[in-house]
This record gives sequence, C-alpha cells and structure tokens, in this order.
Amino acid sequence: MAQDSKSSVVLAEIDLSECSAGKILDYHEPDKRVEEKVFKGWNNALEWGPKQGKRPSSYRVVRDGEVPVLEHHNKTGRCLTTGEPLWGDYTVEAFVRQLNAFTQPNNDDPHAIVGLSGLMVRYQDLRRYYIFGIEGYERFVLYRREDEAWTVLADYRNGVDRSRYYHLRAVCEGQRLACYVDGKQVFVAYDEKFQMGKVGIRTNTRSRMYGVRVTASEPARAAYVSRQSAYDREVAEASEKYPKPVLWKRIDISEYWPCEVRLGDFRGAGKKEIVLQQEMESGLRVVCLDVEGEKQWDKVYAAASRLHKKHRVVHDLDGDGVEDFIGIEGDLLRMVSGRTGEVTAETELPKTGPYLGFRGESVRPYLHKLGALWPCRIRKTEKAQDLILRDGDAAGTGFSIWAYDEELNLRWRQDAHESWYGMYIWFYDVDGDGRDEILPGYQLYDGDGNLLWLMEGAEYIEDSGGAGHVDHAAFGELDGDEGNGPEIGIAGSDPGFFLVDARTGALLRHHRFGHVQGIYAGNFRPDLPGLEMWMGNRWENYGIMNLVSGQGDPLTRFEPDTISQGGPPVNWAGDGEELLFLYSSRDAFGFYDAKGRKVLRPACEGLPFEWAYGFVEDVVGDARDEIVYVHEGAVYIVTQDRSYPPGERIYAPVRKFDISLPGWKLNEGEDHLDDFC
Ligand SMILES: [Ca+2]
Ligand SMILES: [Ca+2]
Ligand SMILES: [Ca+2]
Ligand SMILES: [Ca+2]
Repeated sequence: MAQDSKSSVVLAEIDLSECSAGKILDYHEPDKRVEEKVFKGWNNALEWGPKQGKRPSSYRVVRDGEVPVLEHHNKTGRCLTTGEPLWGDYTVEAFVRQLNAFTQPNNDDPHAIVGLSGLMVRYQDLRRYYIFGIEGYERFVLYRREDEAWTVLADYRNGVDRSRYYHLRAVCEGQRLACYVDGKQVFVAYDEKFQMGKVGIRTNTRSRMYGVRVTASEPARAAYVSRQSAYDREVAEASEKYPKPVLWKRIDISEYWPCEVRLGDFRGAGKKEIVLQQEMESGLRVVCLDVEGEKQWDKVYAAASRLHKKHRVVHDLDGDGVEDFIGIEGDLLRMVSGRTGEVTAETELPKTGPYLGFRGESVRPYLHKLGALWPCRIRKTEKAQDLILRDGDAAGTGFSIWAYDEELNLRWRQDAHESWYGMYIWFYDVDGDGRDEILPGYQLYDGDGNLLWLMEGAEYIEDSGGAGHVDHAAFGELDGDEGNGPEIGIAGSDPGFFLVDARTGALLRHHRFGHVQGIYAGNFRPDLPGLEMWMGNRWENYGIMNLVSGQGDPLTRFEPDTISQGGPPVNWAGDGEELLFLYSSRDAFGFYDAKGRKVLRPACEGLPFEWAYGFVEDVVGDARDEIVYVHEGAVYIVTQDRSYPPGERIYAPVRKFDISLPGWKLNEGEDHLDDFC
C-alpha cells in the first residue's frame, strides 16, 4: 500500500465510496450528479465512437466484496484522463484486477489481442503515453506507446492471478519511472521521451479498478505552477500581434427562420451575399440579402423542392450567371434554372455500375449519401460546367462515377476496380491544360475518364470495417516547388496520412498517425516553403491534431480535446500566416498557431453565446476572413478590430475544399470600423 510522505498533495483521485452499484458515465443519462462529483476533472476520452455520437458507457460500478469498484465490462477500449500537459513529476496509483486476458482489434489498435489494463503516465494524447499495467495473465509491463510503436521499457513476469487486485504505483521523476506492485518496486526504467503529461487509467478488456489517486510533492507541484504561468505568459505575448475579434454586424433573419444560411453569389451579383434557403409549402424559397440585410432577391422554386433533399446541389451549371438546382427526382437527374425556375434539362439516371447494387437496376438507391453530385470543370470551358454523379458509400467492392455536360448529356462512366473511392471527390488541374483532373479516391482520372494512376501501394490498403478509404484530401501545390508538380495530402482513415505525387501517384510519405479523417492545407508556417497541413483524427483517437509540412514531415502535434477532427484555416491577420480554427468544444474553441497555441477566441461582446460553429469567409472585402455565426434567427459577423493598411500587400488565399491556395493582392479594403452595429 502506498504511503505518501507528509509533504505530498493529492492532484486528483476517483473516490467511489459514495457510488451505488449500477451503470455509470453514460453520456445519455440526464442525471449527471454522481459523475460531476466523483469524476470531476476526469475526461472520458474514448466515449465518442462510430456514427458520430457517444458510445455506450461500458463502465459500471459494482461491489467486489465490500469495495465499490469501477468495472469496464467488455472488450472496447476505454480510458479516463485528468491533469495538464505540463504536469511533470507525480505518483499515480490504483488497485487493478484484470478479469479477462484478451481483447479485440479496434480502429486505434487494429491488431490488438492481449488485454492490457493499468495506469497511463505522461499522457500526450490518445496514442502517445507510458502505460504501466497488467498484460494478459502473463506480466506487469511498462510500455512507451507512440502510435503503433509499443516499446517495452521494462516488465515483471510473475504470473497474474485474475481473482485478485494488484496495487499498481508509478512514481515519475524526470526520466526515472519507478513501478511498484503491492508496495514492492518491480523495476525502474529511464526514458527521456515524455517528461511531462497528463495521467489516466486505461483498459481494453474486462477489468476492475479502485483507489485511483495522483499525488505530487509540494516542490513538484510548485514547479508545475511556475511552468504553467510561464506558458500562459508566452501565449499571451504571442497573441498580441493578432487583431482582436469584434462584432461587425448582426443581421436579423427571423422573418425567414428556420432556414439554411450560406454566403455566395446566387443571383450573379458579382459579389458575396447572404443566401437563405427556406423550405416552403409552395416550394424552395431563395432569399438573397446584402450585408446590410437588404433583400436583393426573393423567389420560390416549386420544381426545385421536388428534388431529393440529400441529392441536390446549387451551381450555375448552364453558365448564365445565376445558380441552378441540379438534383435527383425519382429516376431522373434534373436541372432547374435559377433564373427562371423552369426545368431546363433532364435525363434518366444510369443503371448500376459493375460493383454496387443489383445488375440492370437504376443507380438511384445506391447513390453516395454524403454527396452524389459534384459540379466541376473537366472540359475546357470558361466556367465549371461539368457534373459528376457517383454511387457508393465508402465500404463495398468497387464504385462508379458518371460525367455529364451542362445539358445533362452523359459523357462517360468510369469504374474503380482496384481500390475504394473516398467520401468526397477532389479536383485540380495537375498538368496545367486548363481542365481539372478527378480524384475520387486512390486513383486519378483525366477529364475524359481515363485512369492516369492508382496510388503506389493502394492495393495493400486494408478495409477495416469501412475505414480503408480516403476521408479528405488536400489537392494542389503543397511543397511550394512547382517544378515537381502538385501533391496530394490524404487523410486516409485507419491507414493514416499519405503524401502523393499528383503527376504519377508515387507515394512520397506515409505516417500511421491513427484514424486520420480531416485534413486542411494552408500557410500555417509562412517561414517554411509551400503549405502545411493540419490533420485530425476520429474513431478511437478523436482530437489528435498533427501539423505536417508540404514535404510531408511532421512539425507539431497536440490534443485540444478528444472530439475534434480538425478545422479550416483562417486568414485573420492578412500577413501571410493562417491559423487553425477549432470549434468542437468549449475547451477547444479558438484560433491556433502552428505551435498548437490558442492565440485567440473568436468571441466578443454582442454574441449571445460563448462558442459555436462559425463559417470562415471574407465578407468585409479586405481579404481577411470573417467568422460568420448563424444563431436563432440572426447572422453575426465577427471581424478584426483593426483595419489593414490600404495599398499594402494583403494575403488573399483561394479556398478550394480542403486546401487554401496562396495568393496576395493589394489591399483596397475600406476602413470598415466606422460601420459597427
Ligand atoms: Ca444558371
Ligand atoms: Ca488537366
Ligand atoms: Ca510541388
Ligand atoms: Ca508555409
């Protein structure tokens, strides 16, 4: 049993003495009084799961003899974490009983078989930490885990009795990690990799724990407090150079509420407006407001409201200046003119491709749920006047795409025989001939549907339960060297991140960072050539953010929460540096620099909320981004508190789905600050 010296302080603990038996840590349980008391300060970091929601708790409190214990009752992975990234020296202890010797694979650890339950120390994120635990029925072991590299630092083999608890204790002092079982020191390991970090408990099988406690000596605690205040000062100093957020306008849209809101140029005004889309009984209503809130356009489209809601896009396909509605109605693909409201083109949907759906059927039931219709420019037209239709839902045996012209004439079909298609489609003009190439997955096609390449090694990608596809891709000039052609940064789900040569499909870099799902390329490091990519994880390792250079080399990694999969770049200062915008939780909400420091929160007086999702757009017109929030019948536009000097060069990137392509212009923006609401 651990004895604390008189000078030690308790940093955290889980005291189950007031818990009655029953399930606990169930996210959906409305009465959270017990959780808020007993687990105050602890994060249930793996509660998010597939299907974008909270998973069943898998935790319960049971009595083992007289003692209330926390039982994880199946083979899913779970952990509870607490503390701060700058915590340094401390002692973590718990009584642990591992009831089952085995576990099962998951997205985080696809080849896991042996059960492991114990204490995490110096926790960096969900895939980097030390763990001192019971492994199978074999041994007590201390691992250093870095993604898929599990390094045994020391172990103690004396058999494990599944019927009893072992008191595990890890004493961390600098590089020295001393581990105790039942009060006896079983080994000491020295490792310099992680010298600070949070703490936690983690298990991947049926196990029970109690007496979880974290203590530190008074000098160790004081050292942490001083590190933390130095860090806070450093972040405050780094923040000073950025303009502060202020509310520019609040535009009342309650008359149209509820409605969909976006910024765009629906009516061909030649500038961005607020475009509202409202479902009415008489049809789909489109209202365009200028940034003063004055109505510029108000039209109901009866024919557009009959198009399937999920399979409907707005795009000026016929090139007459006004955006059109293109969508699926029954077995037809239809275009409704935005100018007239009339159906101006239609065609029967194609029959199924060779892989998805039954032979000879309409493809309608097999269209991709997240986006079946993709306007693009794959012929040499002035405007983007092509349309791609796709089937598929990521997992399957193969997929097809169909290309249409601006009158909805079918030009060609292409099938994927070698590898899965991704969740979306990306376009970029790789060879510079004025026509975009098409990237629906690990293969690139030209505008006539010819296969240009399949990514090197794509045939070896494992489909672990629908996680072998491209989730997002940053497609364009990434490394800053136009001489070697554009590159593609792929968020490849379970296989991690790939950097690919867009001319050949050659694999340039591959990092197994976990289930990489979101990616966004922007100029996050103006001091480095080309763009950098922030990428975020999901499934069993939510919230891990990696910054990778345009050459594919890791730069920064941090975990702002255990929910996020990343966010868009923000051109806030206009000086060439973009910031990462995260809004997945109250904790994470903010703009981050390339060191992972939260330098700004885009919240200000006049907003009726402290954090929310907001879209990133230049509205004011000086090329710097605004954050546009839509909240209960009003649009709030948050901008900078300082004008950018007129006549100076200002950063003006062009955004193109997952990539922010660099650009500069001369600032002609008016001083907008007289203009506050
Ligand atoms: Ca049009
Ligand atoms: Ca091309
Ligand atoms: Ca390049
Ligand atoms: Ca850069």
